[in-house]
Amino acid sequence: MDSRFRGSDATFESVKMNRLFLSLVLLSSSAAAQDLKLWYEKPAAQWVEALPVGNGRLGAMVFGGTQSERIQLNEGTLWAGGPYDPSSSEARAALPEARRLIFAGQYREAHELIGRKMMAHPLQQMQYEPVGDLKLTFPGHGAAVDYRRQLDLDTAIVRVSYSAGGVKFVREVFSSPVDQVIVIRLTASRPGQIHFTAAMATPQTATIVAERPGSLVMRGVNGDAKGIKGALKFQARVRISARGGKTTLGRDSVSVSGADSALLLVAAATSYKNYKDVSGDPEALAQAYLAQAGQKSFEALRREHVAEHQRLFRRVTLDLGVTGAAQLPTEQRLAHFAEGHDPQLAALYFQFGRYLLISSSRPGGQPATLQGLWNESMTPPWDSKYTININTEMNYWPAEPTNLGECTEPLIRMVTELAESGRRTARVNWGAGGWVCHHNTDLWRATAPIDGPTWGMWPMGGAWLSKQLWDHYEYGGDKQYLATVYPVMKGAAQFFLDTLVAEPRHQWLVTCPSLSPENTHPGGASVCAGPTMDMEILRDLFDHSIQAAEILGVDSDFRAQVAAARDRLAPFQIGSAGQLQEWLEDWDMQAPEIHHRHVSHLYAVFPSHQITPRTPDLFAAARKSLEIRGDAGTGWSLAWKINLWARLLDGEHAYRMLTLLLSPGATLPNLFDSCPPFQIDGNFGGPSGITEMLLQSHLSEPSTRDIHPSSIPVLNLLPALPKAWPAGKVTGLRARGGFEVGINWKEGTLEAATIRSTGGAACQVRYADKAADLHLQPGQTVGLDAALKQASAARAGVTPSRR
Ligand code: FUC
Repeated sequence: MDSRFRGSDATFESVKMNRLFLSLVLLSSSAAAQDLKLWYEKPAAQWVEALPVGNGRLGAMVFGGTQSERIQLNEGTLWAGGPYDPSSSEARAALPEARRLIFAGQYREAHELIGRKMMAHPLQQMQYEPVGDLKLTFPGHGAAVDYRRQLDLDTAIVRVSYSAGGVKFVREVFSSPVDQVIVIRLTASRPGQIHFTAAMATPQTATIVAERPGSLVMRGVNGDAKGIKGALKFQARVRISARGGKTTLGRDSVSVSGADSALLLVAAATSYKNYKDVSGDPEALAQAYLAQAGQKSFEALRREHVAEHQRLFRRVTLDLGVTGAAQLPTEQRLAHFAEGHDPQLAALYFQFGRYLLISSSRPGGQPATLQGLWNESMTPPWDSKYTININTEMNYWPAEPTNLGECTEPLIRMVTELAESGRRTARVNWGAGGWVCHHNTDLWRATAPIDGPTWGMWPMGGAWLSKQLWDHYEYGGDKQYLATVYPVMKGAAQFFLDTLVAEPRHQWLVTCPSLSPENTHPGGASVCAGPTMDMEILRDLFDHSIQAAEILGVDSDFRAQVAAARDRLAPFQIGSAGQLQEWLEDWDMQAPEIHHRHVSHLYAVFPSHQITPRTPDLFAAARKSLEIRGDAGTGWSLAWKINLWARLLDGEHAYRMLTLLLSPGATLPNLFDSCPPFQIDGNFGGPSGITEMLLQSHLSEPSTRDIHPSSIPVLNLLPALPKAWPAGKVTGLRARGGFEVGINWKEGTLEAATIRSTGGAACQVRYADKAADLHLQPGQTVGLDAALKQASAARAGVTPSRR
């Protein structure tokens, strides 16, 4: 029996479904009434206790001291060095010999040759640098009581409050994306009680002076690095306006005494215009930001900041239940999360990740680095740049599914620029067309292999980043956008058409030289031919390029060439331990680091979906590989494994990985992820994993109707729900194909769901072994209530094993 529901153009159909109870429900846009605050009873004693604010360009870490406040400042374009070209003409000449050695199994010799001839000049890239600190001293506030320091994720405001000498003081700090300034407001419960001195400090080469009527001005230049001259000028300005009292200027400080309140506006800018042009005027920019913001009242600055933040932040709510543990200060909750009594901490962590992405990656700015926007050091770990053999990609995993598609703009723009700078590296280093980027890049869009052969000889970074371009299209469905990024995807694919070589044994097409990120194989080196991850990335790149060209109706010859190459890529192989092989050879069990942090060959499970329950042998082999690798890992490695276990439909194991990530070893007191040391990728990979536990949309099914396109996305509800979250509610998650999804569950079972079309016309909704097709008008919301729970699993072709 074919039962069918129609209601204001929505149809929901499922074969042999007994009864359907459908109601049209509007998705609520308001945030769940829950406490989304990180809070502490003491000032930050170290940087990783301070709380981050950011508007995608201007970042600050707020320490919240009573007698002495430190607000550490960053500007997204203040990096070391200047425009440079690291390509190396010697590399191309060495390429045939490097390949010969690798195919002859002489890996150490290949490693040595590559190290000598094929690496970038300089061997390392430029680092992200801090602006410096704003320091506020409050005489007599040493003996403060009733202290509280908090970051409210819903308003994006840090608030510090305490009492000293019988007066209550409140400090609020935010970085406004509307007015492009950091706003600091100081108030007291009694008039005339605000006394402080403001000064600045910096590790940069800079001058700091006080200017009339009440400003601090830092003028500086960025650092040289690795033989590349610093080419940037920068400026930071603080304008201090007090209500009442007296403002006096020192040489390099401003003091306020006896005021009722004070407002400090911080502007900063550099001369960076783009990766080739550093002719900007930081003084004019900083002055202009201050002039605009200075016309507004604190209330207006705050209101507009909060509204713009909430426009993005409130799109998604997540309620996993609240217990008494939520009353504790944040670092105490972290210490006890593994005990299982604090589901709200997981929700807080999820929303903290969304907060960090909104704060570190807004249209017009730079992409989130290894440390997002926040770095205090002139020589940060791994230069706080873009490591693109996992870390930068992970930063953007939650962007589309947690409804922050706009936040990918800086990344997409960076990839578009890499497609220009990487053209030169493709030609000079590899003698190839198209473009290439190896395992790292920086502000100057450097693309050549760095650090040494073990890490750098990996030509896949640009290809992996190109996946994000396609993902943005898959979620948003914007063909005009696709037309703008298609040339980038095409150029990435072209490079491999020109550089893939046939390996001698099977004539499979492989990358060479390359490596499985940072993992040494039993041949005593990491360099090799055709590691599994490369083949997986290329299958995606080639498929997406072909699909994009088809959608745009262009390049039929090129499509055919790409399809022919795709068919000849080395296939997946299952090794002697039943594992998915990481390399062309069955080396996995002999590799020196069997528990290596990278799980590169499992790219096919997540973020890609080449291995799913529809490929049962490979699915089992991937699971075996993950078991062999073990649970331990760096922060980002734990986060990757949450996503992998969710895709393997094992909610308990995914949750176990989350408890390892949300523990003091992998998460710092301010909830920053720790590699160690602090590295932000886990803060994004973790929330992505939580999303994958609640909703997956990577599969598709042929449509039962004559529609275009003929396959429809499968929205799998609660595919990896752990026992630790028996009841909950999520709203506003996005699914591929143009849908927003809300889900309620109780006693571990689906209660209700809402599907809203944001452009998608048809999808299949699944829950456990039940499935039903939906047809929607754009903008329409359909509530499924109990329908899916009651549906039998009889849609043609649906079996539990194909979930
Ligand atoms: C990769 C990882 C390291 C670290 C670095 C920034 O090289 O293997 O663990 O995350 O990136």
